[in-house]
Amino acid sequence: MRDPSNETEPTRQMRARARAIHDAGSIEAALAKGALGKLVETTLAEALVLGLLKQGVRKYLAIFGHGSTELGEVLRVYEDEGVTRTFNCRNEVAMAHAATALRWQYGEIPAVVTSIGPGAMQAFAGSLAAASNGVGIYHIYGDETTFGEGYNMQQVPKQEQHLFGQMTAIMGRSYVLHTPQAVRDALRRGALTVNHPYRAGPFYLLLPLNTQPARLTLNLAALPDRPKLATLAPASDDTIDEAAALIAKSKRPAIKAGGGTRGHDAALRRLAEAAGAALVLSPGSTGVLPDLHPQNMHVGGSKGSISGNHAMANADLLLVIGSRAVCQADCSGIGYKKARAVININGDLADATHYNKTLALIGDISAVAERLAAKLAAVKANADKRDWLAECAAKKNEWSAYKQARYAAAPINDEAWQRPALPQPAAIKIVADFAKEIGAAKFFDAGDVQANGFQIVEDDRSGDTFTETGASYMGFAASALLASALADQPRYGIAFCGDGSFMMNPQILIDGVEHGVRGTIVIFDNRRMAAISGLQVAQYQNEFRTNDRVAVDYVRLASAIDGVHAVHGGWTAGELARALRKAHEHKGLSVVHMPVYCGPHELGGLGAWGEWNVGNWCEDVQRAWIEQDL
Ligand SMILES: Cc1ncc(C[n+]2csc(CCOP(=O)(O)OP(=O)(O)O)c2C)c(N)n1
Ligand SMILES: [Mg+2]
Repeated sequence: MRDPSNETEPTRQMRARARAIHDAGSIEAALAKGALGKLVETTLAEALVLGLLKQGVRKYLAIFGHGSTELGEVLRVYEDEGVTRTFNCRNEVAMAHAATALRWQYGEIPAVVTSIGPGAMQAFAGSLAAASNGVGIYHIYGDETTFGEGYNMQQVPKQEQHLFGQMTAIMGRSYVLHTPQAVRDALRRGALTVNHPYRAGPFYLLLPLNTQPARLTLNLAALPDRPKLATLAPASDDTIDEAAALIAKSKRPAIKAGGGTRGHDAALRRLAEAAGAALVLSPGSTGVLPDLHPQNMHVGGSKGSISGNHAMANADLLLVIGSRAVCQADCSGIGYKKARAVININGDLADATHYNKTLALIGDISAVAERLAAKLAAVKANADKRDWLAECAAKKNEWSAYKQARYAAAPINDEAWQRPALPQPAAIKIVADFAKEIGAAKFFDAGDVQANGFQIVEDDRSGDTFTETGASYMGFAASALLASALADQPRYGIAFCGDGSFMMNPQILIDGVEHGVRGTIVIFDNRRMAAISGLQVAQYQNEFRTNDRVAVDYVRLASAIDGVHAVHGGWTAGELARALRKAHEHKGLSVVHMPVYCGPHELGGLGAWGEWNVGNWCEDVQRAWIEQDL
C-alpha cells in the first residue's frame, strides 16, 4: 500500500469509506453497523464505483487516458483498501473480450474502463461480442464535457450533443452521466440491462470529463441493487397442452437448441426424450445434450453436419428453443423444408414469433420445457417416433464415420509449407480431446477454426466450450483467456485460434503474463484467412487477397515475452499431442504453434451442409425463402 499521508482531505475521506466497506464486507453491512452514514458527500466518479459495488461489480479492466483519470484515482484508493481490483490491459478490443468472457464463463460482472474517443471506440467495437451473445457487462467511457465550452480533444467532431451516447445506445443501452445525481437512475437501468434474464447485453456509462469530479450528496441506501426477478412462464396450461398435442401428433419432431439453451441441459434432455424429438445443436449450444445421446444430431445450419441438417430438413414439426434464428443456425430461413408448424420457447416476444405458423411459449426455458415434458410423458408422446429417430441415428452414424476419416488423415502435402502438414480438423480434434482429458474450457473465435470446431467438439454439458458465434469476432478466443486470470475460481483454458485471428489480438501474451493466466493458445497456422479463401473458391472459383507471403515463427514471437512458454506443435498427431503436454506443464501462459494443411484435399475440411444467403448463392436462397411459408 502507498503512503496515504500526502493525500488531500477528500481523498482521506474516500479512503475511510473504502476501508469501512472492506472491514464490514459490503456497503449494506457498513451502513447497518453505523460505520458509514447513509448520506455521503462525494464525487460522481466515487458514486459510480459505490453504485457498481452494490451490484457486485468489483473488477475493472482498464486502459486509462485523460478521459478517465478521476475514475482511475478512485479505483486506486479502493484497490488499496481491498475493495475493488483493476486490471490494466494493452488493447481495448481485447479487454472488452476478456470482460465478456468473465461474465459468460464465470458469471462475474466486470466493468470495462476507457478514455474518451479512440479507446472508447475500440472497446465499443469489442462490445459487439457481448451484445451478440447476450452477455451483460458494464462499459464506462470518458466523454465530452457537458458545458460545451468547445470541442474536447478526441470527441466526435460534430456540433451535436451526446454522440457517444447515441452510438452506444444503438448497440445496447446507454446513459450519459450529464448530472451527478443521475447516477442512481443510470445504475437502475444498467442493473436491468446487464442482468436481463433473456436478453442481457452491454450497458454503456458515458462519463463526461467535467462531471467525474463533480460533487454530490449520495444516499448509499438508495443505490439500486441487482434486480431479483422471478422465473416467468405461461400462466395457464392452454398453450402447453396445445404444444403437447402438436408434438404427439407429429411423426418427425425436431428441436433446434439455440445459444439460449445453455445451462438448461436437464430440462432440454427431458423434453427431447419425452417428445421423441431429434435435437439439433446450434454452434453455440454444444453440450446441452451429451454428445453420445442418441437424439443428439449434432450441429445444424449453414455449416452444419450430415445428421443435424438431415433432421432439420426432414422434420414435420419444429421446436425452436432459445434461438434467435441467425442465418448460420437456420440456413438463412430455409433450413426447415418440411416443417408445417413451429413451437417456439423463448422469453423474447419477437424471437418467439419469428416464424409463421408458430405456437409461442413465452418464458424461461427450463420452466416451460419441464411443464411440456411432463405433459408429453403422461401421453407417451415419444412412442411412435422410433422410426424417425432410427433414421436420424443412421445419419448420425454416417456423420461420425465421415468425421473419423478426417481425424485419421495423415499429413497432406501443403503448398505454403512445402511439406506434409496435418489437416486442420485432425489437429483440432487432438486439441479438443486433450482439453477434455485435462478438464480445460475451450474458446473459439472466427474462421475455419471456429466452424471446424463446432463440428468437432464432443461436449457432454454446456459450459465446456465458449465459441463466439454471435459476432465471430477474430481475436476473441485468445483475449477471452484473460478472464481466467481475473476470476475468483479460475479454470484452465485452451484458446483455439487461426493465424489470422491470433494476430488481431496478440496482446494476451503481455496481459496474460502480467495478470497470471494459466492456459494455452493453440495457433492453427494455415498461412491464410482460410475461411474466406474457402468461400471465395466455393462461390467464384478464385481466391483473392486472403493470404500473404509472410511466414511467422510464432514460437519466436511468443518467446520474446518473458513468462510465455512457446512450443512448436510439430507435423504429426503424435508430435502435437506431446507439444500440448509440454505446454500444459508450464504454470502460466503457453503457446503452441501448429502448422496445418490448407487446400482442396477432401480430408482437409469438414464440409458445409446447409444453405447461406451470401455472395452468388443469394438468388437461390432467396427464391427458396420466398417460396416457403414459415
Ligand atoms: C475482426 C474480424 N475481422 C474480419 C472478420 C471476417 N472473417 C471471418 S473468418 C476470417 C478469417 C479467419 O482466419 P484465421 O483466423 O486464420 O482462421 P482460418 O479460417 O484460416 O482457420 C475473416 C477475415 C471477422 N470475423 N472478424
Ligand atoms: Mg488461418
